[in-house]
Amino acid sequence: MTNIYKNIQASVDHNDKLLAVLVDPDSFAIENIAGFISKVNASIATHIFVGGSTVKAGVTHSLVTEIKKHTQLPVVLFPGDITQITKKADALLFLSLISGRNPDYLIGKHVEAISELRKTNLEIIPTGYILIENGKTCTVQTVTQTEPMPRSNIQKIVDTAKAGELLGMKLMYLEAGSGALEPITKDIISAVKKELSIPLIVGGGIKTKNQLNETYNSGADLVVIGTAFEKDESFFEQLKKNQELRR
Ligand code: 1GP
Repeated sequence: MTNIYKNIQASVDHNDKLLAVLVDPDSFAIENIAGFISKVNASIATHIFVGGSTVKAGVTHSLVTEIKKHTQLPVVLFPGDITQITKKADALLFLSLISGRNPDYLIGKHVEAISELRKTNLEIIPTGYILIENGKTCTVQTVTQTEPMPRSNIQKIVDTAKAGELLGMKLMYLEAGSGALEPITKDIISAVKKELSIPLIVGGGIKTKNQLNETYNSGADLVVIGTAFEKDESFFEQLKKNQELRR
């Protein structure tokens, strides 16, 4: 079995940038998955993340089963809830929402998840999850009943990320929220990257190749894009394999 975390670390060591396409089970009909995944396969994407904030029980399982039929890429659960755990995926980001102070999302749901996780062989990757304000209320904020961190207080964001690393988290995820008006700023990404020795994931509101490049150049190791592909699959054309990505 491949070790997804080790592969991420190896890519970071080689400065190879990673791209995860986020599939939100709420937004995809199963019959459209084959066509969508064939575009993912032809693109520079290195991972498929599956998850959402408001997914009905059982849907993730069927969706991941279908995705796995059409790709060799690692499928990583990015769960909004325990009902999104399925053994059909390869790995799971065990997310702790360290920007917030809601105990359910810091440790509570994790304890509840263990009886489900025991039934799987998923690679579990402890991940610090930091929600940063983007000008409008996002679903994560509503569902978790937590406040995002203000983007102006960069030091607090950096300190939060560092505390997560020192607690043993293996990945750090800076999240602007799905469909964010603006992605996380360069200044925040580069300040966090400077302090961390674990791989850095950035997502939320990235809609263009320029924004993607800017996010990489600021220090993101893995970028997550969902909405832009959902809204316009022709975006994959700009991100085809074997094209020069970076300016
Ligand atoms: C959301 O970071 C991801 O959790 C992706 O956001 O849908 O805005 O690309 P977008």
